Amino acid sequence: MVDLLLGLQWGDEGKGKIVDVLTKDYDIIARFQGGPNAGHTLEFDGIKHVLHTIPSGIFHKNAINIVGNGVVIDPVIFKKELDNLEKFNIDFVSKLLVSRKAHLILPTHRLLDAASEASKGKAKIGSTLKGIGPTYMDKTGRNGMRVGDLEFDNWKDKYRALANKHEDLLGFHNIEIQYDLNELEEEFCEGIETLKKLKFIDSEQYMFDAMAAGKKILAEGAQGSLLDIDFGTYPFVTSSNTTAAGACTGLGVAPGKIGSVLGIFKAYTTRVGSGPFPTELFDNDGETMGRVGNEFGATTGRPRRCGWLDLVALKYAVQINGVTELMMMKADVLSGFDKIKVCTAYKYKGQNINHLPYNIEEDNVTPIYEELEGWAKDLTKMTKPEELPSALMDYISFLEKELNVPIKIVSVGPDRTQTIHR
Ligand code: 2SA
Ligand code: MG
Repeated sequence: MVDLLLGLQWGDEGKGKIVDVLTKDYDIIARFQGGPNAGHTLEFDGIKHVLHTIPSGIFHKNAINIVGNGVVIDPVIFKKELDNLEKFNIDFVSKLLVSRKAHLILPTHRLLDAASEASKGKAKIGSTLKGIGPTYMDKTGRNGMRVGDLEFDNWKDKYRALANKHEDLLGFHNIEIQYDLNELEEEFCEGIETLKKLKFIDSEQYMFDAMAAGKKILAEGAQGSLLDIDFGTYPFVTSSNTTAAGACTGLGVAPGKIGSVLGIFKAYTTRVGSGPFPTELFDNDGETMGRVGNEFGATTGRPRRCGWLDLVALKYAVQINGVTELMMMKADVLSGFDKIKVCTAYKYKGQNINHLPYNIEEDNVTPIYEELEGWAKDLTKMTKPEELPSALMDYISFLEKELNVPIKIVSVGPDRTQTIHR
């Protein structure tokens, strides 16, 4: 069986931390979608690590980490990630395996991303500009370059043909983009050389064999359900399926082989980039969440927008993914608020609804809140559920009742050890 760990909001729920905490129970950690737009933050022994393409199980001695076919890889960023981990003496060749079917992000994909965003003006997606959209476009458009192509001598011809096509396309955007392709290609080729040192695998076959051998596998999602290309707040989404189904196509796992679906959410909500966010706050409360929660993009450093928990959206994510267990992150950030608000319905076309309508733009839905008591206690040193303040326990019970799924983990700080199991 393969368990899934998925973000239920707009990303940055704390997937990296939880995968790192759970890896001791798994043999294999596998990424199935997204690419270096992801920023998975892990903290232990006083050091903070940010991973982008590498699965978050990499710091555990015995776990195998797989970059699945559904992932898009930028060799330049991948090389930087590996270089940053050099001091940890990780045996990447045996611990980090890459699917031959994963697609490559070319330097020109990044340029196209920039041109596309610039051409949109105010309507821009707020992309991380890592080339994600254009790379998935080439994948579904059947033009892409895959990791497996690097095993053939003619890969540079393939590269050239695609890069030339991209340069033609750049002209269409009618946007002046300054770049030095020679320089970009030099670092791209260096990245490719590093990538080629790793073992390329047919990851679906590897997974079949691992499952037959009874290995425990955890699939690590990136971004969040509301950024899903089909079910998210389109067009303000990423270009992959971030929901449970994405793990099937992004790794080659049959639906019947999915075990637990672990859904992770923040005790409040954040979003980075553009797009609708009904519970967004523009007041002191939002500012406090951002400051105390250190809400800055782990990849781009952009400040994240903050707001109260949106239960309408969370319920939708629980349903789409078939979540079996919940994990509540960053409960510590809410310490000190007098009242905790939760959006339990939207006012939509004059009616109260509690499902997600087609369009959740600001002028279309107004959040309706329920208010719960806050708590003042600092949670960050707590280790047992009995220590949690009763107001927080009430908040947890309220959410469990509304969502009908148990909350199994409450995170009270960024460190591996600040994790309470219930
Ligand atoms: P893209 O880069 O083209 O896929 O962006 C499309 C939208 O998806 C959002 N997106 C993200 N949202 C939250 N976290 C992400 N990862 C980084 C992080 C983001 C960062 O961990 O903080 O550092 O800014 C992520 N990746 C993509 C993005 O904001 C667009 O709204
Ligand atoms: Mg993140």
